[in-house]
Amino acid sequence: MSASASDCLFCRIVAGEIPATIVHSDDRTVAFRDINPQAPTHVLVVPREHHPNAAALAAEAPELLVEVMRAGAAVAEREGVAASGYRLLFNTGADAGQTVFHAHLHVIGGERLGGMAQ
Ligand code: IU
Repeated sequence: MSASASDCLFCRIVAGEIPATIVHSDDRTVAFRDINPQAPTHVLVVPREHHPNAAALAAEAPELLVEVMRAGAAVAEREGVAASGYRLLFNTGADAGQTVFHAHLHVIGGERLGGMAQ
C-alpha cells in the first residue's frame, strides 16, 4: 500500500488532478461515474489509499474494503437501484479484465443485467 502513486489514474482522480463526475466522497473513499458505462448506473468506488487490487486491499486494509462496500451500497441507494438490484464487482488481474491497477468496486445497475461479466 502507498498513500498515492503519481502514475496511477485513480490516485490522480482522488487528488482532483484529473476530472471525474464524483457522486460520493468521504474521508476514505471516492465514487465517480465510469467514463464507459455498461448500464444506466455504472459508478466506480475507490479507496483514497492506493492498493493495486481488491485482494491486496483485503489483505492490507480489510476495514477499508468494508468501507468501499458500504460506499457502494450507499451509491446504489442514492442512484435508485437498490430496490431492483445491482451488481458489485471487482475485476482482479488481467484475465478478469482489470485495466486500472488501483482497487475499484464497480456498482452496476438500472436495468436487468445479463451473465456474470461486467
Ligand atoms: P477495470 O475493472 O479495471 O476493467 O475497470 C476500469 C474502469 O475504469 C473501466 O470500466 C473504464 O471505463 C473506467 N475508466 C474510467 O472511468 N475513467 C478513466 O479515465 C479510465 C477508465 I482510462
